[in-house]
Amino acid sequence: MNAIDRDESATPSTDDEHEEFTFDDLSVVMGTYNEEAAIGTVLDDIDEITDGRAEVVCVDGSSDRTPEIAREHGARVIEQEPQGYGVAVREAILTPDRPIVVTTDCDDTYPMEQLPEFLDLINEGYDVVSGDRIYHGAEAMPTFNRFGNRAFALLASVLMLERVHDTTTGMRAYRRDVVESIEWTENTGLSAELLIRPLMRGYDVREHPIAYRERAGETKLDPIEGGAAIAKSIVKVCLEERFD
Ligand SMILES: Nc1nc2c(ncn2[C@@H]2O[C@H](COP(=O)(O)OP(=O)(O)OP(=O)(O)O)[C@@H](O)[C@H]2O)c(=O)[nH]1
Ligand SMILES: [Mg+2]
Repeated sequence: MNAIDRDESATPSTDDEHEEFTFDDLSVVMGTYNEEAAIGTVLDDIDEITDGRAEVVCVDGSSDRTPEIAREHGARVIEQEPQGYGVAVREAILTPDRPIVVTTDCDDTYPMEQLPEFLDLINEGYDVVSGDRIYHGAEAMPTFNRFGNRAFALLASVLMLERVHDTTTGMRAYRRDVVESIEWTENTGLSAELLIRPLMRGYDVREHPIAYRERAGETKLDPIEGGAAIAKSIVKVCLEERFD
């Protein structure tokens, strides 16, 4: 098995004409579903780190004050009936016009302070930069989830014949043409699909270690039902990419 690009020696070649992206080229997008406890902090962090230059898109299915708080913070809010993680996040990644799209969860688990590192890696020539929560141990993650996430990564690695460490992370940066050139089919398993399809199609994908914090507010994912759906998506997507 090959290791996924993870260090400087594996930097993809960039041409000299390569454009340098800034925060003005960045959209940070997320599904939001009753995230009143976290949304203010998440949007404040993005604003502070990017000097208010990144665009924020929330695809919202909440029945609480989440969308009002998002609008007060200057985010663009798209209302959508709650239909699951992937339905919301697919809409969120396909909405912006800016060249770089970053996904996050709206639960204060992901380190917005590492956004500059994601942008730098895209500027180095990567098509997808995937936040790897496992590298630093993810101690804030519930034990069952940590075990499950390691198992998903192992399953995907075996099926792809390429080692990946975190297939279910919610924080990634993508060049917009990557998200637009692939047809996305999964719902709960969309996060894994968003890593697997680009990787198996030969895009330059890099895992980048990130810190991970304890969640603010209630989880929206049932660990057993959600876990089964994710495992099924990983097998389906890997087989489709290999044989279709
Ligand atoms: N609009 C919308 N957003 C959703 C839906 N389901 C989940 N989300 C959002 O998608 C993100 C991921 O959901 P989480 O509950 O954090 O799922 P998770 O990260 O697997 O679980 P935790 O480890 O508990 O955080 C959060 O920002 C949710 O608010 C939905 O049906 N509609
Ligand atoms: Mg989450």
